[in-house]
Amino acid sequence: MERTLLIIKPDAVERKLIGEIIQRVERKGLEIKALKMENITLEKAQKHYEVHKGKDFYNSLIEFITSGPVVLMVLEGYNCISIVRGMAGSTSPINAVPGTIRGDFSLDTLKNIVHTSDCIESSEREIKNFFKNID
Ligand code: FUP
Repeated sequence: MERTLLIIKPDAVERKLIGEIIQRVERKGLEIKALKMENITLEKAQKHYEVHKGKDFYNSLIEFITSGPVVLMVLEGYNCISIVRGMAGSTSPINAVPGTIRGDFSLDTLKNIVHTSDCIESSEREIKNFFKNID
């Protein structure tokens, strides 16, 4: 069964949106295989965002994701990578439509509430980075 990593980012935790986002995941019918809250270390943040290294927003991205606690979840379900990306909405706040998580809660490209894996290879790599003991 397909899996994806969903991160509730520091802006959403600070804004008390954890429950709202988990509720959407549960209502959709996705299975939560693992869930934890933690402060992402610099090392793990760099590994997670290695594809963005060298881009102009990279330093702000690392600074932001390590700026406070996040909630990390491994979700499981048929086609869940695409489904959860659809629920998250577009990266750009101009394109993130109402009804999506970003469309409903963010006006910012950086502080955009959630991360979700973009393909199977990324999801496997990302899940391994944060969850060591998942089968
Ligand atoms: P997404 O898959 O929608 O999370 O977006 P990307 O993988 O393209 O980007 C990862 C993160 O980098 C985004 F969540 C926010 C940040 N970002 C910027 O700050 N500026 C940009 O122009 C693009 C991305």
